[in-house]
Amino acid sequence: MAPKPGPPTNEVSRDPAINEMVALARTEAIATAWDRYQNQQPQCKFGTEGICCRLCHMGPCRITNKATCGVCGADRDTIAARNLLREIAAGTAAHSDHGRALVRTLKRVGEGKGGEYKISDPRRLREAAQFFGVTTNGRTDVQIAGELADYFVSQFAWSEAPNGTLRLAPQKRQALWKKLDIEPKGVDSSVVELLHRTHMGVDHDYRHLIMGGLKCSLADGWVGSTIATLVSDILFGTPRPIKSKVNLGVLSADTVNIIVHGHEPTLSEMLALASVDKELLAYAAEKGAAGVTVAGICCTANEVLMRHGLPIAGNFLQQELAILTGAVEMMVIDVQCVMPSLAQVAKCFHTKLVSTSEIAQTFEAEQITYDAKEGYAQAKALIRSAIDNFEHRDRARVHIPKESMEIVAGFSNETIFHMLGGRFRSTFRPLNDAIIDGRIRGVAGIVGCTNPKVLVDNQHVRLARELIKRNVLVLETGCSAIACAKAGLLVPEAALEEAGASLREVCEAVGIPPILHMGSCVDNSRLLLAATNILHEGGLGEDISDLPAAGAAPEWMSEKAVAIGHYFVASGMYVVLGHPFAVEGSENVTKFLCEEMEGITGGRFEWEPDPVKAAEKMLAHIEKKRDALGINAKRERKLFDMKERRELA
Ligand code: BF8
Ligand code: SF4
Repeated sequence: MAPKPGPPTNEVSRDPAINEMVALARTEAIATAWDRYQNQQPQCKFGTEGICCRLCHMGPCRITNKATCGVCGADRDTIAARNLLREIAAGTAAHSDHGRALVRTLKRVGEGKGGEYKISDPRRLREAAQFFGVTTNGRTDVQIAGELADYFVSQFAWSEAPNGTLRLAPQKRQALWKKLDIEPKGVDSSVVELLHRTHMGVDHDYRHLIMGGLKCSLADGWVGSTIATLVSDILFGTPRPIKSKVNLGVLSADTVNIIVHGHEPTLSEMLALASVDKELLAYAAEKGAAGVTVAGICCTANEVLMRHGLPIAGNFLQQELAILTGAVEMMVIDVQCVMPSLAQVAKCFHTKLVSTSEIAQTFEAEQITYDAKEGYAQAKALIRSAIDNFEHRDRARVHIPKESMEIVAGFSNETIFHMLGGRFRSTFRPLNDAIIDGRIRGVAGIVGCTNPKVLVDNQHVRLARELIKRNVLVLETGCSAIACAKAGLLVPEAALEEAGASLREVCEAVGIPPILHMGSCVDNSRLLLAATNILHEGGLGEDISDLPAAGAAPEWMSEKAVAIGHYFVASGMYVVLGHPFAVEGSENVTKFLCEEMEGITGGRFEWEPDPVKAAEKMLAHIEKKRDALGINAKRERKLFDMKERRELA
């Protein structure tokens, strides 16, 4: 099913909107990721297998039958493990720097210099402050925000003590991390430590290296990403279920269209607020536009969707295609997953590309540096400039695919607590009970990117469908959630039709869809906390590795996904990847990650490209955990037919 290296095909995705735009791009001779993917064939085997090393300048070295070690003597195991660790370090750095940027905004608010930024969820602020030991009594929200920001800053820095946010994890898991000596301290020092360990001539034992990688990944999941999610909720509001639309068809031929793309929600929040500014709307009307549409791509999209209901134009591989519609006046980019090719595509149209992060510049993009105090004014200026650009749109070239699907998103833990608990009490109890009595077999998290190596979106959608059919509740984030949304699976009614009978029954009773959109990729921290909440509710073991749960990243591509996979495994989760990490050149490293790891953290990796088989493997793992918990034996649920009921009576 994957678009194989070879003659290009326009059928690169299960999503017709993508295929239509790829065909259009080829007609216009504008290169996109799929063309560049073809040009890269055949991709380097040494790189794919993780056995090339350029960590020092006696190299580069690569492992062959003839040369079984690099110049320094590093073998395939050391080289593959070191390369993997460098990816974990980069992924952790990316998520955590995103978290740090939000903490900086929280700090500005605490100093009274936050401009239009404010505390949108004071309850979450105070809960967090209490948990982390910041005094709340007799203090204003602003004072608390300042001190909480200082506390978070201290969790990034060097420290002797294990990181404070690890205390959010189940007790038993914390004890295991301590025993394994993989408790991360400061986030920054965790990343530095990995870079040090992988420098030429430092750490050489592949097992020891990978355990170090797990430690750093925990600084991503339980620290940097957790702080990013928490501070986003405090500043912009904790997500609640919200309706919107998704896919390129959300762009309108009549309105000024602005795309926000990247990951940090700070400026896009202001763009969302400014997009309904009366003065700007009047200005748009003056210029002949029927309004202003702000739509998102990638995780910025998920952030503004969950809190403002702004539409999503697409996931990762739709960024170039959005510009190709010819109907985008401006694309505002920040950090991560933003292709450097955008400037080349934008040049073929009237689209203004504006880069807004001080650490990210794109050649030929206009650069503004986001400033918390000026955020709203900057957002207004950007929208005004997009409106000015509307008249430059070449109407003859506008080509917007019709695809646009309804979506319900915004399932934070707080919302799930509330929805499950009903009117009287917030609780996970109904979910736990449904898992214990087998109506829900277990919980699966599907996350991660899209990738031109496979039929785009297809693996996400098929895996999700297979799982809900088998009565597994699915939690999703990132581009995976967008892929399923485009396929119509995040409309509760539609998904319910595809869910197994007993999952459907539970979902209908408590009013949740069988696939819950839990946010952006840093919001994978919400998945960790959902697992912890289920444990706290009771009856399903004491540790994450006890839970009938599994994770998957069927189309992953980024280093962040490598870090995410590792923090899930370090937290005790079984994780199925659609394609392997670049480690297969080392049998030992592969065996350590995919087999031996289970005896260490209780979690492990598995590679499985076929989504149906992946679903079966995840379910087999879930059933194994159910057996171990004794809930299969104890409470096998018998469905009686009419004859049997009469006999009983
Ligand atoms: O952080 S899923 S392609 S957009 S890396 Fe990037 Fe992958 Fe999408 Fe969100 Ni996550
Ligand atoms: Fe080669 Fe060793 Fe240098 Fe790597 S660290 S490039 S294997 S000599």
